[in-house]
Amino acid sequence: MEKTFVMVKPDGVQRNLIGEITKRFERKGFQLVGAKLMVVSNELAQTHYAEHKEKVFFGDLVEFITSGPVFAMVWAGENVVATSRSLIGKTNPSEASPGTIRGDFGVIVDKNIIHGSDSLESAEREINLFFKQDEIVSYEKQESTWIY
Ligand code: DAT
Ligand code: MG
Repeated sequence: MEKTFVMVKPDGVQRNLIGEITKRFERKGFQLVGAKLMVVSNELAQTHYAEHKEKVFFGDLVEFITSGPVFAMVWAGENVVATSRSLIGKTNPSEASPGTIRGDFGVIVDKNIIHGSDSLESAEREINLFFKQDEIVSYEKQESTWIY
């Protein structure tokens, strides 16, 4: 089954949105297969956001993502990478539609609550960056027969 990496950023954790966000992925029908509260090191932040290292906001982005605990998750399901991006909404919360996580809870792009992998390749890369193999749990859920 396809997997994606999702992370509640430090602003989402501080604003008590872990439960709300997890609920949205659960009720959609996706399966949580990995999760942990952690502080992102400077090195991990730089690697995770390497594609943005030439951007003017890179320094602020690294500082922000390392500024407090994040809630890192791996979700599994059919088309979970693309569908998670839809649940999350556009990068800038001011453009994100109501009903999406960023549209409902964010105001500015610097503090946009949540990260989600943007492709299958990014998902694999980011899952391996944040999780060890034995931190991903494979298990059956009865309800999956009512989803698929
Ligand atoms: P996304 O998180 O939707 O994949 P991205 O990969 O383009 O967006 O950017 C990564 C993060 O960097 C984004 O979640 C917030 C921050 N960011 C992006 N564009 C920015 C900008 N113009 N100013 C400040 N921060 C920005
Ligand atoms: Mg991105």
